[in-house]
Amino acid sequence: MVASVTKSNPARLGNIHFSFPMFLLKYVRQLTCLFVAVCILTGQTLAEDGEFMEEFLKREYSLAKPYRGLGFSSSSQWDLMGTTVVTPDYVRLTPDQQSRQGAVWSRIPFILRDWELKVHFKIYGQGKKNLNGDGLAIWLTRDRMQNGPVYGSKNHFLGLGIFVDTYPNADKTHDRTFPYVSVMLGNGTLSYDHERDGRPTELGGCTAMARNAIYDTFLLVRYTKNRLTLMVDVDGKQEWRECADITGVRLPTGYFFGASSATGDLSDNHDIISMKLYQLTVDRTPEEDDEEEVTIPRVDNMQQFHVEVEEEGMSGVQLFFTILFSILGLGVLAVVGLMLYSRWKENKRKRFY
Ligand SMILES: *[C@@H]1O[C@H](CO)[C@@H](O)[C@H](O)[C@H]1NC(C)=O
Ligand SMILES: [Ca+2]
Repeated sequence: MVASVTKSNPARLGNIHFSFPMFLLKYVRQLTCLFVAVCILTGQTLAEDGEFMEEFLKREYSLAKPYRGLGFSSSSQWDLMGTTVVTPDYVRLTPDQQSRQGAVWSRIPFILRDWELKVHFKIYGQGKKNLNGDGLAIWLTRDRMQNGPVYGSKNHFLGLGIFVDTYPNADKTHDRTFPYVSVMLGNGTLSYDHERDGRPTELGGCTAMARNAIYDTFLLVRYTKNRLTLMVDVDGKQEWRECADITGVRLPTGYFFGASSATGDLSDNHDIISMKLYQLTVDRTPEEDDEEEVTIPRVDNMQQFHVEVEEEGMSGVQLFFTILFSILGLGVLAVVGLMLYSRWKENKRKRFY
């Protein structure tokens, strides 16, 4: 956003006729306003972490309006797949109809080390809540243009997958509200488990009421110094809410950005309005600079993400005894506590009188 504001700046300057001082004055005022706005905007980004110096929109990795020739012209930087259609206002991965799959993939291998991807998307449809599906995925993966069961793209992928899951497949306990946004890092052998909404491989995530929303819905992926942050903006507040923050994430370069979606028995319109990639300028120490590059994505200290294994529910008898012994245990503790307390009180009295 910041970068595009700055960009339109020189164009405006070009139209100014400097011969009239009055015009000049007007433009100076406008420019001052613009400058202040830019300062405020950049100030916010800077304030967040205090280490980014600048961000630049990289058009070759971005998908934004107008989508002229998108997916068709030879100069297009994106390919379309499946049911994807391009209209003047959005790129529709699937319509609100059953059993559709669509995707859009960047053609250019991605080589930047520090970046931020802002995705403007829209998911809506006729289905009642939780009678819609299945969601969409944003990718940065080694392979591109491959159909599959993970939101219309291949499983056992290598790279990053961000999922906006709109249907609770495994949500028997209702401990999670959908839509749910989550992050997974695929290493080629890890499998996304649809029946469990990807929980076994999830590195982080959050609920985001992004379906049939009256506001514009965005997500932001930031990757800098091996730290991956995911943020969402779905409630019209125009501010980012943190969704996941994972350190020690190692991603190879040369991967491709993409977005995909699939519907099954349940459906929705899944639209991408834009995917804007910003390069971040980050200070690095020399050690950080010659860090060796990985060939397979991984997360350092994987143990921090314990796979949740759902326990079998306790039988009635087990539950009865568990509760009984808990109560007995608490009773004993209380008695012992009281005894200790009265003894302590007595000692105290002896000491003072
Ligand atoms: C991928 O990660 C899993 C879990 O951490 C691990 O068991 C497996 O060996 C890894 N595969 C590769 C190819 O590194
Ligand atoms: Ca699901």
